[in-house]
Amino acid sequence: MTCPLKQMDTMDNITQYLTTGYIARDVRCFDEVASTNTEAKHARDAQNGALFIADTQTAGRGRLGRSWISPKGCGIWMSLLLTPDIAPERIPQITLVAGMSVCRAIGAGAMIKWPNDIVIGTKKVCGILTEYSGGRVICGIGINVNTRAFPEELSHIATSIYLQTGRETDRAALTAAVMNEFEPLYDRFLSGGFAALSDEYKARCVTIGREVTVTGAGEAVSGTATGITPDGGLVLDTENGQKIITSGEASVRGIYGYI
Ligand code: BTX
Repeated sequence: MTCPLKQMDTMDNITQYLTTGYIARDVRCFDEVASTNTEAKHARDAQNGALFIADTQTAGRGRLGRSWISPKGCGIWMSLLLTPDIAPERIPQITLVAGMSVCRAIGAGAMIKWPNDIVIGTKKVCGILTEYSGGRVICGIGINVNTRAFPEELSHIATSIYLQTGRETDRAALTAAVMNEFEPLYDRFLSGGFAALSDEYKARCVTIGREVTVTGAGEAVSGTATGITPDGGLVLDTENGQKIITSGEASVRGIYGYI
């Protein structure tokens, strides 16, 4: 996996692009960490809105114990520390808010694959892992920015902004753009609930209108995705009627080579 930019677009420049009040006003940059989520979790002195960024992660994490490859200098590997005063069942919705922010900031036709992937075309450009620990929420966001090539085993799933647009992106500017989008969306979410954002989420959701199979705790459920509920669930029309899916792995026909 190669990335010619290396450190040229240094992350130290983020602050100059920020328009936020409290999000990412404390930015902590690292050359290399195991996982920025772990780094954020252990930083007991950090406050609401602190952002942890690494140039590379040696043990980047996805969901369900999966790994997230985070090559040096190619992407944005970052974790936002949040201390919302909300009911625990609303915490997973922060993933959806983060996804909307990334989608808006990337542009380039980026869409959300419910619940936590951002895709361009049929491939994944970003993944989001939200964790809850000791009363603090850690929202980890990984964006493939200037990656030129992926390992063979990921080539049917993964893409980067560079591969999709043919243009290099300044990672500091894009990081700030995500944060600038996140703050007002997150404030609306805190005051009005996810319902205040669900229409826009639905409009940006590539899953809607497609055939989906969801696997998770119970039996697999298949159907056509028709909507997003006010609390971020996926509405599926199945042969046994309408079902609301609130968690699980959604395979979407036409995405990541699923036919
Ligand atoms: P996920 O479980 O939905 O996706 C993980 C799966 O995605 C892997 O099993 C692999 O198939 C594929 N994958 C791995 N690396 C990449 C990549 N770079 N691009 C595209 N596909 C990939 C998604 O989990 C959540 C990922 C969050 C990553 C951020 S980075 C900053 C923070 N720190 C940390 O350790 N994780 C988060």
